[in-house]
Amino acid sequence: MRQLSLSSDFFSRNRTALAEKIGSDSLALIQAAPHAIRNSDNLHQWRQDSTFFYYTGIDVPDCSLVLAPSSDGKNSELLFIPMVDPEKEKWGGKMLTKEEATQISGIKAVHTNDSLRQALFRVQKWRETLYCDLDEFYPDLSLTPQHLLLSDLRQRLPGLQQKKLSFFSSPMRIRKHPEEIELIKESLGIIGTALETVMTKLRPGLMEYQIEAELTFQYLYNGCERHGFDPIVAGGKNATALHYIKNTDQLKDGDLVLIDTGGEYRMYSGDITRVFPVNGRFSDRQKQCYQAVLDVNKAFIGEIKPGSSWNQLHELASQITGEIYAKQGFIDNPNNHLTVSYHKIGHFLGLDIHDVGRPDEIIGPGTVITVEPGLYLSEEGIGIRIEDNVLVTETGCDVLSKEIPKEIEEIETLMNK
Ligand SMILES: [Mn+2]
Repeated sequence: MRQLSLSSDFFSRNRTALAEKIGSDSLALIQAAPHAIRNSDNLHQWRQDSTFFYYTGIDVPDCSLVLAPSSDGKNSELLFIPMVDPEKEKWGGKMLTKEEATQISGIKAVHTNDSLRQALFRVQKWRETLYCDLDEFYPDLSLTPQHLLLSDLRQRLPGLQQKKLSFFSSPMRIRKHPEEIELIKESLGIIGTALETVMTKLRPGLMEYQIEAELTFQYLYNGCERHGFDPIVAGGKNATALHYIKNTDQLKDGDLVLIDTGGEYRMYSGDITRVFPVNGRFSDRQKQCYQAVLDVNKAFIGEIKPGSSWNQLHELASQITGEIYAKQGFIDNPNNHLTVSYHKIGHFLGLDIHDVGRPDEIIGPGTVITVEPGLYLSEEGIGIRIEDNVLVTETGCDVLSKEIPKEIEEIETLMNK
């Protein structure tokens, strides 16, 4: 099995570029993801914060990075990690040492996290702004130790403004380096293997969760750390609910099954949707619907090149979708495409599945996006989405998921081998 990973150079370069952007009047505080309680003394499976990983490569909770740029180019990079505790190691295994942290991240100054506050007080002198980021999607949820630290700093250092780091970090993360593309490709290779196995095993009577179990097996067995997101395995009408993740129903003869899934490999996951006929053969009506979605998928991919924003691409996608769906009679007017295809054509993809990036930002080479047109006819129990992952290049684009079968004939052949 291949073992790819990002080198400390990758993380060092990212920090140097960030330091240059924020300048010597500012400092940045980037923290590891907090734990989330599942129930009682059980925690949810933990995953590192994507931005913290991007600048450190450290895959451990309770860590912080402080970046204090200097006008003479001698930037301070301070990493704070949990103190190695032999008592804790008896339960949880070996803890990260300072030497290992340096090796992974390239940061020479590694301290234990009890000295974070004092270090912040020290390095903020002569600086105006602290750049920091907290999750913006669920501001209503419980406050974490990170919120409390930032609010403590606001009270103690009222002259130090707190501003959003994402203003600088997102434009960096949105342009993938070649080694990041390699990891996404590795993930897509494993997703392809998983979906091909599913195709050969699929038959009426199986439960949706049995397909999910196969995906889980294939991901872990082939070196992924986990799923990239909760997989959707939706038979028949279930596929018309966009984020159906219960996966509890039985797959029926004559139905389609929609599978939207990703396996995360070294923090990067592809995001692929495929639709298969449960019994191995598409009906004529299913073929007509499937081919229409595939036509939108391909027509849109044919138009991708650098220089447009997502907003502009969504508009283009609406036109293509409206025309093709009206021609096939799914809608009577091309402008009504939203009645049968109610989500956008795709999203940015990277360390986060719905990756950072603004809808009005001009997309340049190195950006990876998903292309996932859908068609949802709930009265007929038909839900179809065909999702590929596409790298924008200097001249056009490269379909990173091109090896994963999507043609009707390919699918039927593989399912009836
Ligand atoms: Mn997607």
